[in-house]
Amino acid sequence: MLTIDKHSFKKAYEKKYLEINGEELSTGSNYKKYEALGNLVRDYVAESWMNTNKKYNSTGEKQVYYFSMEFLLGRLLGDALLNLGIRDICNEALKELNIDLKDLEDLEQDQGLGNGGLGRLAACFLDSMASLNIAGHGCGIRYKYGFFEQKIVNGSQVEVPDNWLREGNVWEKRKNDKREIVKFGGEVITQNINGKIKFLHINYEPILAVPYDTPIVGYENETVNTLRLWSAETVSNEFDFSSFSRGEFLKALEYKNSVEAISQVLYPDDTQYEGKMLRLKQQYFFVSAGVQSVIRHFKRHGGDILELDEKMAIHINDTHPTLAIPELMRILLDEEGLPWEVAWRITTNTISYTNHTILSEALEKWPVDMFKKLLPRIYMIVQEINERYCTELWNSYIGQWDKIAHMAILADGQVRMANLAVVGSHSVNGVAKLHTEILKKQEMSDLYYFYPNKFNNKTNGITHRRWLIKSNKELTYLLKETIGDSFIKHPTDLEKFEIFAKNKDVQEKLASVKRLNKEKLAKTIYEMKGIKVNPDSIFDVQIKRIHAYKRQILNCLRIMHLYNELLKDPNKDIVPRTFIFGGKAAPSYYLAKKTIELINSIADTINNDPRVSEKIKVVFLDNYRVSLAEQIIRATDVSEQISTTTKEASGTSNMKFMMNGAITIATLDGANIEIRDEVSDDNIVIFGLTSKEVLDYYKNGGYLSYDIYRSDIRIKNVIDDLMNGKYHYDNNRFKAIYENLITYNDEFFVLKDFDDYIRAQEKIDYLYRDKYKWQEMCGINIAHSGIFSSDRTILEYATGIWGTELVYKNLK
Ligand code: 26Q
Repeated sequence: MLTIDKHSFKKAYEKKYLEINGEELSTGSNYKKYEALGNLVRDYVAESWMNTNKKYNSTGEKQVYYFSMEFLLGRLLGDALLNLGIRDICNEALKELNIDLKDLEDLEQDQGLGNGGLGRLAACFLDSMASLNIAGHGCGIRYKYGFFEQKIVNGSQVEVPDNWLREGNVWEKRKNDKREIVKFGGEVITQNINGKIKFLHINYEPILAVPYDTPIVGYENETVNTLRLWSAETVSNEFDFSSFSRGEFLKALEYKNSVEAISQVLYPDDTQYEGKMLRLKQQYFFVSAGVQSVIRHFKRHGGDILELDEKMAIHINDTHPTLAIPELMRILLDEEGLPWEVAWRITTNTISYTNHTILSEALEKWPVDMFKKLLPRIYMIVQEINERYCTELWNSYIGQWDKIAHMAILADGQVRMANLAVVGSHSVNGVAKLHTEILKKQEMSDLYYFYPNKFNNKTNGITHRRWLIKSNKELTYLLKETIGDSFIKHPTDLEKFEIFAKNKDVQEKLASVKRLNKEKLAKTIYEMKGIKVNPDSIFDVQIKRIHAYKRQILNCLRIMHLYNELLKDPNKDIVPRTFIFGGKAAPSYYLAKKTIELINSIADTINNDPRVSEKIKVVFLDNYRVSLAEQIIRATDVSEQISTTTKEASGTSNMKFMMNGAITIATLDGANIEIRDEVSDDNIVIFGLTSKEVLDYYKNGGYLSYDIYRSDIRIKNVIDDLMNGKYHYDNNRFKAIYENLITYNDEFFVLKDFDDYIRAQEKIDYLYRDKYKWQEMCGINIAHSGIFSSDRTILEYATGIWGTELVYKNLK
């Protein structure tokens, strides 16, 4: 922990400001003040960063490298201040300078290099590894443009490039001396050198990979790990002036752009997988640079290549970095000259893989022609891996060609990344109990029966430092006041709060914390949307990517139904509710974009109808992102986790909400099941089909949405309302949604679950009326949320997969 007093901090800050800006603090803009503060904090981090690296190099402790195409970090200033233990001092020092820390924090651009859950999980894991003194680092791509910025224009999503680096990034450090070359295209020739066959990659196109390092500060433990993001550049940065004189300048410029395109933009997650060349380039680019750099580092510090798997672990976040397997093989075979069997043992022992999705249409497959052309040597290695593996399969499954074809890595002219990931790693994990069971028994059952020992579960988690301590100061204060502060280092100590959940005085306090957070959010909503919402209404929230399986449409239909009920009976006795939505649709995902339009049309209609304005309001918050999530979650009463059972691998916002004292309304999907097991049925509201029922429908059919439409008048009415101009003058605006539900038989069982969902929402209404009982439930949720800290998850990865020593120094 950094020891500095308010006075010295103030002096250091003024000095830093002057140094950077050459002017006095009082005259400067808030942005300059933010920048100076960021620089100062980075200086404070620098020494521990150096010491941590020195320690890792001298002790030779096992290093974990978390390879991910996405890291959704959000803002870093508040995080760094908290983890350095200087947040209060900084706050007070700035106050004396008439600066509000919050104003500066709000100026930081979110680092939004991720789509959603998978990217945010990677960020939470980095925080937990550093805070648990685990030598764990991130490896990814420094996208020039992060996930697009969402604007809502006339109710529709418009995508704007996220130029997050425009004003610079105080946290990153470019490392010119750590550059690597990544080779694309060309051919492979064989040479016989002293009777040994060597493979030579020739005529390739070299691309320069330049790393930018960001410090990952552990919580009050002086550990600072590294997130290394790679940027693509041409090998020679100088223009070839002879080409200029030959009039080929434009060509050279074009070439430069095509190289830089590799790290230009993050691909949005889509419903339908498409094998795009640029994405394959991105994957090999960062994986090759990453693997080369960790091996170079390992050898420079005297590592013996034969012990690589004892000294480092590479974890791949979904199949996106699977090329780490053949790339590591390439280095061990071609550069280190190891025999295949030895290289394979080291590779499989080094690599472990997490699966995050069971939507089979999302599985990555690359056309062989594209793959071979772009990565000729890697393709040869994949072929060899496939051949040896299929030989094993032949021996075990004699004559079962269909099964073998299904399990193969290369088949139907495609490279199947999930199969490669399972074959080339020693551990395969799902992200919640149900998800892992479905992987084992359904999605990957053949692979599971062939490699039963590789499969395991690691239920996701979230860092309670960002999602409770940093983002909900009032609740954190109340918790400290009642149960002390041991939960900060031992989040399961939140259990101590359970006995206070019954205490009326604590319940009052819990209610007023929530009320305060709701007032703040109401203010933000007013500023963003001009909508006045009532902080005494139930804040009912669904924030996540817009996707058919997450069923924002189910949420819409019940709001439409409630509106109908209120129109029928304006005196209907309900607790006023504010329905809040947020989330981005993939740019090419038509139905998701229509869903956003529907939410906005419902909002327009309802918010402008004076007959219901005291009772319900609907808000769609634009540009959902980490920093906005922090404001919304602490102010939420009801957490909507309503995916079609079996489809949501885990979910992580469900954990954030419960930790902030929201009540979950949920299907028994993903980690919702484990949340229910923790808090019991009395403290969560469950509805909908079970996984068994859903799987049975998918297997045997038997569901007809039209029958439900015909037989349930409430449903018929809201479905008809999609098409009768009630929500938009263009009757066809929501036709795609109508057709999805009726014509195409409602793949995600929205109509099937409607009735039970309404019942569950009525139960929420009933429960909320008993203010004390409600707060007791909230308190129980908080008390049981510690198990969902990513510290628990990371300890399970460390002991169960990576085999990293645990240094308990910080853990008392
Ligand atoms: C693939 C190909 C081309 C372009 C993009 C993609 C792509 C990108 C991102 C595919 C998938 C993703 C992200 C998936 C994801 O976020 N999955 C979520 O992971 C969370 C963390 O484990 C889970 O909690 C969620 O349930 C799961 O949906």
